[in-house]
Amino acid sequence: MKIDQQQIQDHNKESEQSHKENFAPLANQLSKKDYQVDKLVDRIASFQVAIPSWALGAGGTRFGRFPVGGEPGSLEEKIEDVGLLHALNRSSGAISLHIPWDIPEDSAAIKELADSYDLIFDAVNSNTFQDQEDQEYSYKFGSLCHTDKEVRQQAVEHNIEVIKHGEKLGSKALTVWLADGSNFPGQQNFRKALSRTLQSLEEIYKELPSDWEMLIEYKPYEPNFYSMVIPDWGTSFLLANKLGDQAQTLVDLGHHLPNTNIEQIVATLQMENKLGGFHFNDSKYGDDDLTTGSIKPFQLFLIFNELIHGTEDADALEGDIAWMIDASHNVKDPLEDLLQSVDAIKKSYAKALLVDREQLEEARESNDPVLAQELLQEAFQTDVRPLLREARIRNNAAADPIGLYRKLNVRESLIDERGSETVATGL
Ligand code: RM4
Ligand code: MN
Ligand code: MN
Repeated sequence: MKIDQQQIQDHNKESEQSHKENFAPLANQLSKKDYQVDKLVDRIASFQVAIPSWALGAGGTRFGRFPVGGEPGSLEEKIEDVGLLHALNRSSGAISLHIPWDIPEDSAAIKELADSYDLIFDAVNSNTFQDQEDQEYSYKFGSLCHTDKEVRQQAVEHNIEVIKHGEKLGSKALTVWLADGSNFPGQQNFRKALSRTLQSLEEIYKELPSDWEMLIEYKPYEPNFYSMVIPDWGTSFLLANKLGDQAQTLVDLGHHLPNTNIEQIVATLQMENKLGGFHFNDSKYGDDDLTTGSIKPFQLFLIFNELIHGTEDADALEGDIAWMIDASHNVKDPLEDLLQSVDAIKKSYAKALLVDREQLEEARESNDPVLAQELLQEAFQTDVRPLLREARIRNNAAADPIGLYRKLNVRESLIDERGSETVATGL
């Protein structure tokens, strides 16, 4: 299914008047405060967030999985789905692939297909947390950290193969997330596990094209519940530092213990030039992969506040960091959930662009926490939805992406086309 421009224009016409009535007073109010409204709208419009190929179907828990119907059964269909999202919001112009869930048989054809939807390929992800059918050695006791050289070698080779796939598609980064760790005290030698991991990463790093980055994720627990080899940003940072300039840390918002100050981690990594990318999602307890911004929107705003604060030029920020979603959809239509996620990310970005930085710095330097809080709240409480809508309209996206998605019965059409039994590879 493809959404055409006429459908979008017709939809936008319907709410044209009411949008104008909402946008004009906000634009007016912001101009009076010396904001360049056009520049703000342009920045919001150009901000793109990559969609994970592994989250286009229904996720599940270890207890059950409830299919949504019409799930993409092939990489081509996944690209079609991301194409639908991008047509609706013009903000999801990239796709992040997981290998071997999404091995392109014919890379040139896949690239061409993506191009026809105006999509590029973001970071490629390796997978050494599952055993594949044709695989010689098991990852039951780890991959890059494994006690056996052969297992480590197999995992290294897999990562190199992922880079090769990515190169053919125009990706510029490899994301490494390791499930490696242990479930019981005493099971693993921490020092050996970490140094073996470093050695394996060095092998992979050697094969990294010069214009690529290696993004290293961390996670405090799950699937291992006693220790993870890369449990936190400090360990990822340490590895990235030892590896070299092309290695960076990737912050997955769901990979922290409850109440961790993620915005501070972001500030430190950015200061050290080691912040490579994000996996956006949210979490309530210690869970991974809820819809970003659904639980802690203030945290998301504070993260963007740090990001903008830490860069000389907000325009450069966009290209400096890999922005990706990493989520699982157990009860929502995944495409609707992804539209909500992109919207939440852009809202936080827009709000952070509104923070009066000069005044905030003055308040900090003069130790005025009350004023600092007022300034943050002033931006955070601003209803930026008309700015986002304006950005979409100017970009020829749908004024209301979810509204149009539902009006066009996209899910029903996908079920008609693909059936209700297809299961997408992924989470
Ligand atoms: C992990 C991690 C990785 C993702 C897998 C599917 O928890 O977040 O980024 O590739 O899940
Ligand atoms: Mn992740
Ligand atoms: Mn995760």
